[in-house]
Amino acid sequence: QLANVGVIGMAVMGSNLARNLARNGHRVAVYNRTTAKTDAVIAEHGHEGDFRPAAELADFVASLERPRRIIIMVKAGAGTDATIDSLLPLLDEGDIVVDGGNAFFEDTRRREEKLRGLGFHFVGAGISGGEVGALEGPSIMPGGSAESYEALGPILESISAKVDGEPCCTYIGTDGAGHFVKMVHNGIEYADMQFIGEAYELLKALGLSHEEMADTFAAWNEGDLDSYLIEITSEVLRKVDPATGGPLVEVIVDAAGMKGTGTWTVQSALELGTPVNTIAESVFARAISSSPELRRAAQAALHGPAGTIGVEDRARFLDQIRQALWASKVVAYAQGLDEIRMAADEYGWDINVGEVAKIWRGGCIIRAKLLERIRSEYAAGQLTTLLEAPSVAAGLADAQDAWRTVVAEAVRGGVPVPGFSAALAHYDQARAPRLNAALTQGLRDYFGAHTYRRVDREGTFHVNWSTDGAEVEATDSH
Ligand code: NBP
Repeated sequence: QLANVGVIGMAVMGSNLARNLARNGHRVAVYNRTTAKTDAVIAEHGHEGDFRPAAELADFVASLERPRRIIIMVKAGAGTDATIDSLLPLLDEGDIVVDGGNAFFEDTRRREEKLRGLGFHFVGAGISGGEVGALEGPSIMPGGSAESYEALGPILESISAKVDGEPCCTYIGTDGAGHFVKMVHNGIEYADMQFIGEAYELLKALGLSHEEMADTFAAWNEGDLDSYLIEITSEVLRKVDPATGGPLVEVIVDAAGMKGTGTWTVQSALELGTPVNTIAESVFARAISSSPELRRAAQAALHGPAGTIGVEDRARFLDQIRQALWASKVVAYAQGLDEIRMAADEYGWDINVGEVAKIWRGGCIIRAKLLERIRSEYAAGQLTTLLEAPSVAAGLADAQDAWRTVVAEAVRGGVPVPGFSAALAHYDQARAPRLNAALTQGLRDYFGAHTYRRVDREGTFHVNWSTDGAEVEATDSH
């Protein structure tokens, strides 16, 4: 009997995914450009299931039943293109090629179009959960033809994480839809981590010990904030550095790295014209952390409050930080889902946003109790934005006094909270009956004759600012 699925790429992600497939009863063909890596995986894990290792790509392809289901897990970019190119002459019509790497969705659109033209299916599958997720059950976001999902979906669902018995894998939409959704997942992850970082700085500003901070996050993890990232925050804060005997986090260099998915999320949002200020602030927060020269110059020149906060009722303020964290998190999820909705309109993807929330409930890095509420709110009715969902709007209304207090105290104490304040600004901008954009339009008309519309009548208008000051109806040429 031929293999029913194949994996190319035996680095950490591909080998763990292949093991997950084999453990779930699949007959798994495996191949890696460098054969020694395949051999090592089989030597160590071959007993876990039915593996069919191949040293040559042609043998790998020949060992698969048709239509072939081939999952590529190699280094994103040139590695993926090289692998696809070497596969093409070996494929038959209807074969399904899956890219499980972290591809930029525009690359996936390009590759899908090319392979579709050649009679093959190309699926861009976002896979989240890191190496442990790949082995034990990731969240999987596949995009491609609906037809390919019929042949591929059951296999991917069998290896995905499960929540309440439901797989954390669903068909997302055509071409780049899956990789787009994975990209936004990562953008939200940036915001989630930025908010957690701000809460940590606030706890520090209050004078809590690291043990107390860890306890605080652990307690928060019992309530509405229940999530993987809050859970591991408590573990990281509790970790003692053997060399110094102090908290590990205080000897880690405060320069955050990034691999680009947060930046992509913001770039795409800029192109779509959809506001994701929480994610943008999170990317910029990492950028400033990794700008040693700027920080050195500013530290020498700038003065301000020392970053401590004194409050009369510490327990009360701790709870207010919890509420600010929750409310900010809701705004970030709302912005990410809004971006997905905007992209679906732009690229013609029929994305079910509630289903996206559903498959993020398990396996992925941003898994959180909040996602169950988001899923049920989207299931209950059509939403333009998550912020209008009844239970969400009510929760934000309850939290907002605390949220404003925390931002105000942080600003007074010189504790930077770009994420919390961006989220709050979005909340206030989105609900405002009038925005300062009216003045912006006036200014644009003054210096560039860019025209404006009026609230009280149809048409486009311009003021002759430099001559008689009269308002005139603008012509199309403006
Ligand atoms: P890497 O991203 O480290 O890539 C190593 C693999 O790519 C090896 O199998 C290597 O083969 C192969 N490869 C390269 Br490099 N260039 C190639 C080429 N030109 N032709 C064929 N094969 C080539 O592996 P990874 O960390 O397992 O990640 C795999 C994918 O999964 C990436 O796209 C990554 O972004 C994505 N991902 C990673 C995570 C994570 O937590 N690490 C999570 C989610 C997604 P060789 O052995 O012959 O050099």
